[in-house]
Amino acid sequence: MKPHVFIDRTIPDEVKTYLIEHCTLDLWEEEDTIPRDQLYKRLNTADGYITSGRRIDAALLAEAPKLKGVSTITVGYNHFDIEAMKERGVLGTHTPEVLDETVADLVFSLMLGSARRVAELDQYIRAGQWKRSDGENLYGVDVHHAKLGIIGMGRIGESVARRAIFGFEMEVQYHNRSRKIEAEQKYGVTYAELDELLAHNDFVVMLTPLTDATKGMIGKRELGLMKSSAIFINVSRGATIDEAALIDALREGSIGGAGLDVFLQEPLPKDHPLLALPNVLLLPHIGSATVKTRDEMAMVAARNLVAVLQGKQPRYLVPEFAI
Ligand code: 8YV
Repeated sequence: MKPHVFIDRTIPDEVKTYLIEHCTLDLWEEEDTIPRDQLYKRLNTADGYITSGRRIDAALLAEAPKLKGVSTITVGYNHFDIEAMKERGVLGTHTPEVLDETVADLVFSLMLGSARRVAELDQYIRAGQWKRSDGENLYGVDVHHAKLGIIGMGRIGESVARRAIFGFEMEVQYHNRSRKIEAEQKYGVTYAELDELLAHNDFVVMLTPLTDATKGMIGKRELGLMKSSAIFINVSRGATIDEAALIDALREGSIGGAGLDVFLQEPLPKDHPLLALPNVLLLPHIGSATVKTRDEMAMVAARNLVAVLQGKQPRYLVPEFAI
């Protein structure tokens, strides 16, 4: 008998076709996130689950007695309670690599968009405020030849560094758990301690995964080290920074601006204080969101899960599950 798989979001037809060859499928294709009671009901008979961010914890696992694998269509897997999953013998897989270049493009969208105030000035025109040809009130800051600090030098960090160095002739520092000697030699990036990186650079890009070690890594003290003209970009997870401290820094002008793709609470509530700040560019967590990349991620996730359900080694098992 084919294993049974529940998927809590829409997936491309090609991925459905692939999955149907190997599994029976149950799909949630509504626009709204599946409510918890309905999710638990659907997981009751599932051997596998494909999601892109649902928290997998002991409470959920208790409702999914047959579950063998959870495949997330994301590279980040901070929504996996690894201990709870291990205890139940449920494996987790994710989708690294395939999204690296796409997320790096988004980092640059945020850098360029914040530096040249793209969204703000679009609003300025639409509001009928463009009354004379030019004025200092429209000026921004340069990205080319500026200094860039990357916190979290994984594959996406390297893709960002390559764009910065070869495309924009920027000077690039990075901070990471471990030195990346190969990247240093290949691209000419230099390692810096966190405080030095924060104080030195015009743009600081946060790319670390969210773990116990990186939670709240950038707080009031760290923001206080940045130049008053510097722009802070977060494309990791909202919880890697102290959002309240960032809002204070933006309000007080102790940093120049921010470009954010991730937040503590997503979707961002309508009355969120960030919405009232002109010096922040906001995006709705779309780091990997191009049609091509998302389609490829869904296929990678499907292949990962089928491998788990067939007792084979999946291409992208979350490292914590490796024996
Ligand atoms: C998001 C991401 O998944 O893969 C990740 O970890 O953060 C992104 O690809 C996506 O943008 C929305 O969930």
